[in-house]
Amino acid sequence: MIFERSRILVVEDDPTSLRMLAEILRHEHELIIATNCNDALKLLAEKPDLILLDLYLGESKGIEVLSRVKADPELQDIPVLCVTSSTETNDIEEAFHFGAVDYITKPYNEIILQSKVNTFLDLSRKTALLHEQANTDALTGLSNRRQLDAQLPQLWLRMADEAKPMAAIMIDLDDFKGVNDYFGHPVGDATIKFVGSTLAQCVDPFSDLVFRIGGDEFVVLLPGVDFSGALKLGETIREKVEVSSLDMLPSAGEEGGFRLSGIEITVSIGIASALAIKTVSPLLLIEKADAALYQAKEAGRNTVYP
Ligand code: GH3
Ligand code: MG
Ligand code: MG
Repeated sequence: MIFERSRILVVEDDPTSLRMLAEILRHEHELIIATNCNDALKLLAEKPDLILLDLYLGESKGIEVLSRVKADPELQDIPVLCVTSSTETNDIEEAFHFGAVDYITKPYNEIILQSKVNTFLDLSRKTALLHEQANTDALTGLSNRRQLDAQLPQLWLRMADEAKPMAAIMIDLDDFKGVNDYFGHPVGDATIKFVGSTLAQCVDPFSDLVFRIGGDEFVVLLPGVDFSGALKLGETIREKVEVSSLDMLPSAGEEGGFRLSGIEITVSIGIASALAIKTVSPLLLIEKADAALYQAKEAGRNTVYP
């Protein structure tokens, strides 16, 4: 199996062991070296793909580094392989208890070391890929409904801590069944992709989040944005979809080469905003935006409804 070059944080204070380790691993991997606990804790900021951790680091214990990794949501998925001499079963048990994935004994056996390192790197890459796929809408590449469910409460709590408002914009294509029926499903797909990329262009990529939550429905979450800000963005989105749909759909052009000149795509939009409060469910925000979207449809479509 071919492995791409990964970044491994090696935490080891014994120069001889370090040299041996480096000799075995440096050809396939990029090594970040720490010879004490403090340096290791600082180097965690580099977000290595795997950590090889000697449990004996002079005065300090390697277990400190391990527990720090496992306590940090940003780092806890990094596999930690502990290094020890073969007789210290208590320490191995403790390392497993704190979340190590496996251990390696000194002196190093080249095959065992390489196999364990590569196995856990491969497993961690596959887990990350699965996680990403589970949270991404395959057609648009946007985050999906599952991701909305996960991020909404987190964002809401963060805004509540900062005593800030949060807005939600709900978007649904107008008469989209007609596009599918008249032009066919591939053109319908290209239309959904077009609306998804138009939304991504309209929002602030550093703070706002765009989701495709189902068929022809999208949600934009705007942390820190009040009602008037959301209304303004809603109108920008509505207008941009209407105007740019008259040009060729870029994604359709790339894949199928067809032009949709002459088809006017429009969206209806519901807006809601509220001051984030911990004791109030953020689902109310989504429900309000959904109710407003329903009103926008009732009002004749191609409309932003507050
Ligand atoms: P309205 O203005 O009331 O929203 O009318 P509409 O025709 O857009 O109705 P609705 O939003 O209920 O229809 C959504 C349609 O989207 C139904 C389904 O056939 C179509 N659809 C859902 N997912 C996909 C997809 O991935 N690709 C394509 N091409 N069509 C899809
Ligand atoms: Mg629709
Ligand atoms: Mg719909």
